Amino acid sequence: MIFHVLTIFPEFFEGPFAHGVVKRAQDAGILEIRIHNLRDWTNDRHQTVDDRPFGGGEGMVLKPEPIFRAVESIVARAPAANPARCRVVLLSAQGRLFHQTVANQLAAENRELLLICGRYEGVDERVAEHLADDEISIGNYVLSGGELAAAVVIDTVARLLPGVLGNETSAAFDSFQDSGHGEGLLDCPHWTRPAEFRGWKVPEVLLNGNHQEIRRFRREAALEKTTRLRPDLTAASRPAPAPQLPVPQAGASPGLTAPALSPASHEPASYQPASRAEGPPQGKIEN
Ligand code: 9WO
Repeated sequence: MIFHVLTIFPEFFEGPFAHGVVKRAQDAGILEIRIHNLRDWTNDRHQTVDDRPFGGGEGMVLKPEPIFRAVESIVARAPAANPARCRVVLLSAQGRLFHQTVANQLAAENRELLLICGRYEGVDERVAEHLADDEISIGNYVLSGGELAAAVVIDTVARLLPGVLGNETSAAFDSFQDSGHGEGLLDCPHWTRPAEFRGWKVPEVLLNGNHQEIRRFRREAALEKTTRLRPDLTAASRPAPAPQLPVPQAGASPGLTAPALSPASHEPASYQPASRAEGPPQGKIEN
């Protein structure tokens, strides 16, 4: 799969893809990441990519012309010269929310991906309206630009491609973080040596070699942690489809009695911060 990134900071991407799984997949020819400098598509000697916003206000806005020229040039150069072979995505805080199911779809689509990174105060809206096929946000927060978001999307999609994790049957068709502990559950906690560290002991069951007990323990631990930290992923947090028996409180009795997660649990739901987590109240994004 070929990923294109359009950015005014091409050097930004020297780091994120030079390590680990994504690096190996590039070396193996499974995927290719092509970074394009937006300034290469300017015509003036100052290589201007931005201008003042109509209507007034703070800061600058990325101009449409270099972005249109860049995208049309990159897409036309793609194999088969068929624009339908490349999905053009604008990364922005106003986009539809990125999550595992979106990543699965992008990985399974068999299309190149071109990610446009915004900067300054924003991107001329005609890019979203008339150039991009899609507008994606990686979360409910404001970044300084789309580059970090592009790196997140590429990493998430890349590891789903057949062969990247060594699994020829693509993980793209599995469920959200399929940990093997149950549909939609987050991964279970992990421990390694030493068996005792500063007085904290690794759960005994993991040391006894009884693999049936270990499987059961891991499933329960995954369920408990998901219920405690991510109640939004549990069936109990979903609105009832019809009048029914009272739904147990999320987190009230974690463990085996917790409700199974619904298959739709990869979809974003109202997020409640975990009790241990710190951070501002959820709601309006401010900067
Ligand atoms: C600023 C702002 C201030 C108050 C309320 C909402 C607000 N949204 C923004 C905003 O979206 N600023 C952008 C930040 C301007 C262009 C560069 N920025 C950006 C963020 N590019 N890409 C992202 C982004 C964020 C999350 N997921 C994907 C991309």
